Amino acid sequence: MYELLERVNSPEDIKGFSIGQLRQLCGEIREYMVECCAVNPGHLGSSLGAVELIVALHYIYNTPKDKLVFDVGHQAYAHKIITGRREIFRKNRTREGISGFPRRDESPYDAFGTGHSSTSISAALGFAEAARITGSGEKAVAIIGDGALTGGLAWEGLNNAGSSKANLLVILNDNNISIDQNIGALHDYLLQITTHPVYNRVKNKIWHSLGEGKTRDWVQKRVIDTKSNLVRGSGGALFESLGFRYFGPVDGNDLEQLTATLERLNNLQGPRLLHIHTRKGCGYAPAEADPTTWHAPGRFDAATGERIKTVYPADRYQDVFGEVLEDLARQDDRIVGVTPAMASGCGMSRFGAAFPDRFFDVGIEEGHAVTFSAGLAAAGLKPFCNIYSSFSQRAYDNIIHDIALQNLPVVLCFDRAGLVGEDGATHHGCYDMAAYRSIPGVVIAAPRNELELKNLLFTGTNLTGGPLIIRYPRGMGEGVQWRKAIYKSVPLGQGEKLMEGRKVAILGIGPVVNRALAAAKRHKADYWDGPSVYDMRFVKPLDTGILEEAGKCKAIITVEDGSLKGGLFGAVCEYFAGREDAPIIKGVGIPDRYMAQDTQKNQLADCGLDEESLYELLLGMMKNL
Ligand SMILES: Cc1ncc(C[n+]2csc(CCOP(=O)(O)OP(=O)(O)O)c2C)c(N)n1
Repeated sequence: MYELLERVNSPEDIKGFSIGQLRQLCGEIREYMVECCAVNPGHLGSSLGAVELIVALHYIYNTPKDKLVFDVGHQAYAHKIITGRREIFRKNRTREGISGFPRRDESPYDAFGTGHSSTSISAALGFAEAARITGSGEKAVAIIGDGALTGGLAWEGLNNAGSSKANLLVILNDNNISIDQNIGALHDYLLQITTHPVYNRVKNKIWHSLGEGKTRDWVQKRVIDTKSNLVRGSGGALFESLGFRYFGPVDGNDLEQLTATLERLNNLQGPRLLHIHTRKGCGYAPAEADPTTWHAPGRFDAATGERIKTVYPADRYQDVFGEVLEDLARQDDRIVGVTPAMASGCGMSRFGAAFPDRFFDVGIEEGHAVTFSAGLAAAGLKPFCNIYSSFSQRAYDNIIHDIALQNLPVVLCFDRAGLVGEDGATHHGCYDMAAYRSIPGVVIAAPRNELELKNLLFTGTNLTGGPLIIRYPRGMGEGVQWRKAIYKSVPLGQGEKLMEGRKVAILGIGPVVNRALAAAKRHKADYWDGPSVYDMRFVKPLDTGILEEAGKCKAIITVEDGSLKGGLFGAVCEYFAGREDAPIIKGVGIPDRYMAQDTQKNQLADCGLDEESLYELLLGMMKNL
């Protein structure tokens, strides 16, 4: 079925292929990717678009000696498939399988681990400078998308590389879309280059009319090497002004053009940028037609392209966020929404549609999103800035320096807090409570259900100073009624007692408190004896009334879907530190290690955060106290 692909176990196996065979291989890789992703979902759209690029790179370069550094890494499926991971790719993003992103410990071909955006240029520059110093002769290539290029880190890399002598090739894989529509001045600039009518008309005409051979080779050289007025006039000046030699744009789904161009560029020295234009979802019609949905489409019928929709028995936290923000904004025109390129993922798209003037998709720029929100707040508006918890790590200093230190009322909504499942180690939102808890003036809350999220968002509309962080997980809530409930403000730092008991007090935060409550109720039903259960709601400030009450028990169990070190467990230990009457404190949470791809359910169970594990823990503790 996969005539050529089945013969490819490493890039060595494609070196002798003709252009025709390489083209056939690309087709087979696409088909295989679609077949696998239909039953085992992943980042299909970007990977479909980058097939020719990846095949051409492995064909021209001497990998793994030469280093291919992918940005984000979600476009690298073809790379995985042709570097010895063809069969295991069927188990992409699963516990028994491989990571959905490049990982250094997974393959020698994965030069640099990734998952977060905009790192490739800096990392590849590191490889290039190392090669210069050691004289290893290894080449370094950064492969970065137009979305990832909106990230400030990418520009720090360009700035540094452009003034260096590094033998670095940056390939700008421009498909004119991020997850949602790409935005911003850079996007407009790139669009202007790739759509420049004169340039494209002339270039394509020349290319396709010449046929293969020396003449075409000569023209290719002129068009891409000489940086003629055509190229210059149509753009690239921005990159040239940063010290790069700019080439392109080239059709990145045209294998022949691409291999010829890469071959030529491979023989040049210094910092070079090749601008290619690809189609996200290329070769699979449904994905080409709707690239945002097909960025990560979930399961689907490969033959028809019909998506198999997950039916959630409860609303998702993202639905609650989106609806409530829109509703609150109808009542208060000072509310504004900020997202660093995750509008549809976090549920802010509907707010954007309803209030386009008060909606800001700022690109993949978490640090900027935070400082921009600080500016909005300083000017008297009420920004709700939604960032995925793990990506917020990019904005740590901005949260301190630009928001907290200036006591500005910004609501930071951290989506995908806790364990995220299949995206794995790079995407878990486990450090937020531990990291941000140490910042003076920050309030950190985690709702245990949809209604609590609604009320916390409402609370955020009336901040008198300082930031409020609301962290909540990916996916489904608890199924509680929230839509028709009247808004209630949550007093900052106030928790709630959920169950009266003895001997042991469970102090939980976030939705995992519901698992603890279920375990406690079960224990009580089984043994006529159960622990007290509290929803702390805030990891900062802590509800000291609850702590004092809980401290009268023999033991406290803290339960959180965040890093045990420094999180709620750390906070409770600090509170009781040095006290002679301190209870035994046991923490259940995310351990001090990186957790790989798996289902969210398995990951929670691995951390002892499922009902069964909590019941077992309770059983042991209640018995022995
Ligand atoms: C720091 C960070 N913020 C946000 C994301 C989420 N994210 C993953 S891919 C992506 C879009 C990237 O667009 P582009 O580079 O153009 O690649 P494409 O998907 O279009 O191939 C975003 C926003 C991320 N991975 N890292």
